[in-house]
Order: sequence, then C-alpha cells, then structure tokens
Amino acid sequence: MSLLFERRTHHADLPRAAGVHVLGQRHLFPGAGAGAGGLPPLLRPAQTVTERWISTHPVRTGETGLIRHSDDGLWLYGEASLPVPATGTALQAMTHQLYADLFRTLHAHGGRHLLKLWNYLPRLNAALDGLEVYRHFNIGRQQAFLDAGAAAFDGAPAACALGTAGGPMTLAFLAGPQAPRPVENPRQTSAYHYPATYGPRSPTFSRAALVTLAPGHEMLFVSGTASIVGHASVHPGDVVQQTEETLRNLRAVLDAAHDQTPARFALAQCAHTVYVRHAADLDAVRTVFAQAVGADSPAARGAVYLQADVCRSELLVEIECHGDAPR
Ligand code: 3EB
Repeated sequence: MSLLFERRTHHADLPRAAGVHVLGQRHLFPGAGAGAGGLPPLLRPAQTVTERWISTHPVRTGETGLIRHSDDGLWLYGEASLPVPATGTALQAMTHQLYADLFRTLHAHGGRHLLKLWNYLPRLNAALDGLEVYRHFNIGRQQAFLDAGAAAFDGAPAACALGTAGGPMTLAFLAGPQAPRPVENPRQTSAYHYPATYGPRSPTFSRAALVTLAPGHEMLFVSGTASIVGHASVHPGDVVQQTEETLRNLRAVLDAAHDQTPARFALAQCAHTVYVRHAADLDAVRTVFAQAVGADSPAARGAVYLQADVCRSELLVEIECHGDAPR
C-alpha cells in the first residue's frame, strides 16, 4: 500500500491511472487575495498548482469534530479550516480544540501516528491581546499534545507554520501506521526547547520525520526550515544570506537523517515548498535556491514558491521539503 505525492500545474480533472486514489489534495492559486481560501498565495509557477497525496488503495472519508479526513487503511490525511477568534485566549482554545479533534481522529483510526503537519494562520506575526498570534497558537498546540499524551518534545512530528494575510486558519496533516523517527539539526536548538523569550510555550515539531513507506522504502519529511542558528535568527534584513543559511540547515538535517538510516536523500531530488515573506524577494531566493540544488534538478524545476509570513518577523524565507529513497 503505497503513498505517493504529485504536483501538477493543471487542476481540472487530472487524468489518473485506474486504481489510484486521492488521499488529500490542495490547490494553490496565484495572485493577491488567493489566501482567502486559507492557504498562502502562489508566487511561482504562474499557473494554479494542485498537490496530491495519492494511494494505491481506495480511501474512506469521514469527519471527526472539526477534522475532515480520508484513510486508505494505513495512511490518513486530514484537514480543517475555520475562522480565527478575536481574542488571544479564544485563539488558544480554538487551536487546542483543533488539535484535540485531530488526536481523536488518530485514536478512532486505530492509533495512527502524526508524521507531518501544515499550519496556516492569518496575521501570524500580529499582536493579539499583547502576544503574537503564533505564540498563542503555540500555547494551544503544545497543551493539546500534552493532554492527548502525544510526544510534544522528542518524537514530535515534522511541521510548518506560516502566516496568511487573512481568511481562515487552516491545518492539514498526514499520519501513518508507525511513529516517525524524529531527526534534529545539530546546528539548531530543538524547537521544542526554544527559550521562553520566543513565547511562553515552545513550538511542537521535530526538524524532520523519518518514515518507512514500505519495506526498504523511506520518506523524509523536513519541517519548515529558516535562517536560525542555535535558537537565534541570523542575517536579519538579508534575504540572500538567510536563504543560504536555510540551505545549510536543510543539508544538516539530511546529514542527521543519514546517521539514522542507510537511505540516502538528496535536496536536489526533494519536493520543496519555499515560503517568501516579501514577493519582491522571489527572484533573489530562487537564484540562491537554484544554485544550491542545480538549476535543472527536479528540486529547482518542481519547487513551489508561496508568499507567506514566517513565524518570526525578522525571518524572510522558510523552506520545507520531503523526499523518498530506498534503504
Ligand atoms: C523555526 O525553525 C522556524 O511552529 O510548527 C518552522 C517549522 C517554524 C515549524 C511550527 C515553525 C514551525 O522555528 C519556524
């Protein structure tokens, strides 16, 4: 039972081989206002992108509380989207409810394990009742992990958290039959151990999650990665150096993964999503990225660039990716 990822630039009725089933999908739209659907707007490629997680087995869909999910018996994809409340405590409570429903979903499916989460919040860096939206979110998220008895520190899933201009808060996740093997980055403090200067509760994610897709076949989900060394943001105001630092971090995460598996992942072969805070920085980021992975590599040709706020206001770029390899 295989899990596959595909990305296409035409979303209307993609022709697909018989026996291939959509576990989860999202459409990424270009242009201002596209974020109204709860996802960041697409900067590149120019046409709408459809991303799909597909299965070789039929999927069953359902709803658990706020979560809509689909399951092929092994891999479970879920999503939720809802308006963000107007106070900090209500935002914390809503985040907690979303994650509580997510953990209920996993429980109702035989105890599936979170592999990767995508979190999109409107006005991520704005202050709400004296605390950043992202920091309120971190409070509700960590508490929900603790209340569910899920790994909130070592063993947390891979994730990303980005900001949109408006619209609903959107969460999507992939879960699987086995707990992922967490990977940390020796160049960075584990995010779940960030000091309290970054918020009262630390973010809940591992730098990457190593997953066995099938015997002899591994997948690495690399979390959103930015220009952070130790726990400090570096190169404020310099998007080129931030992109270079981010790439050093991505390479360090892959190196750390290679200490845990004989599989060999390559940045040049991964599917990347590049989040750029300022649309005007797109070309500068693309140039650095293409140079690092090779202009003709699958990574450079397939990368998707989205315009989004990164979880610290001084960070201008964040890159996440995933890739598979035989072991
Ligand atoms: C960082 O390294 C950058 O809160 O889920 C990256 C990936 C970041 C995931 C999250 C935040 C998250 O801290 C921000």
